[in-house]
Amino acid sequence: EQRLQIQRLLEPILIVASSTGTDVVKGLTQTPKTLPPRYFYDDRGSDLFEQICELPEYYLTRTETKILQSCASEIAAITGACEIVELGSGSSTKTRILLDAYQQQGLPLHYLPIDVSAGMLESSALSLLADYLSLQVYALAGTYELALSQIEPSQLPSRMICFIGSTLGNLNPQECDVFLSQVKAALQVGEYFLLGVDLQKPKHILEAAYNDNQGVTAAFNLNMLEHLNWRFQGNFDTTQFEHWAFYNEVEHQIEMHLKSKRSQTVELHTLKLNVHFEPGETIRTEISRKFSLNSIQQELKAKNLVPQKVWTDENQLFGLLLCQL
Ligand code: AVI
Repeated sequence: EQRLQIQRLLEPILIVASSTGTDVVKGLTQTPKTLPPRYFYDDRGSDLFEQICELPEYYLTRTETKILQSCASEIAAITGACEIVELGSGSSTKTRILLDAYQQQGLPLHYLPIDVSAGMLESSALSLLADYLSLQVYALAGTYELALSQIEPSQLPSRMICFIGSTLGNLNPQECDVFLSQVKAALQVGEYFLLGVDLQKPKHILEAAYNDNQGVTAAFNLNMLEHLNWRFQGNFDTTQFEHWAFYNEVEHQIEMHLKSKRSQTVELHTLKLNVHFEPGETIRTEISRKFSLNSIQQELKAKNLVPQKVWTDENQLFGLLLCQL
């Protein structure tokens, strides 16, 4: 029986992820230099991110988990039978809270995880299949844009696209606008969008969350260079860069950078690219925007994704919004 469950998952995995590196060339040849955060998530990067989620300073994951635990049955009651699409599913740990709630209400379990890490998709879907005997998984390995444009209409009466974990914050306002349009396009009128966002709060709490004592976030940031070395035959020396993260209070965003320790030139062979760094020059690898509940609700409403319910924790650290098209 176990084997059959494994087969059911493995066959439908569709690898749509590909990277030609044009985004890397663009980011590294502009001033200031940037790299797209999706290059964090090779298999090692995905593992490091899982470790970040457990760190004492990184309040985001455990706070969102608590909120989900308290409102999952309410979410299931509102949506009824629906296909759960999860963008950036990672290890699907928080998904279990939702699946439990749907299962308890006797609703069918259809789950479509979407993630750039095929390895992570496989292992987490296999473990879900072992624990939820009526679960059907159809996993898509790829970018959100590609995957969202490829999913077919839901086979259940409704669909809920979940974008939890504050990943919306990693998009700049313009990307955010495009992304919300893509979400909307993948929904029928009456269907749902569940969104988790990190909220604005004092600088010291935010900066501690991105500069943990154990150095896991630093390793996660530097691993992007190893990933580029592997993918594009590069020669980044990770000992010659350092992790730098701070809260930009004007833009309400954490910025993560990799700072060059000296003057150096790096080659990415398959991209035919040589990049020069001055001492102290940085590559911005990520922004992580922090929202106010008011502003995010306005943004969603402007896209006809109308918040039906908003939940937060007792300290208003994190917000979860259930919207309906
Ligand atoms: C995935 N994303 C929501 C994380 C964040 O907090 O912006 C990525 C991360 N970067 C450093 N720590 C965690």
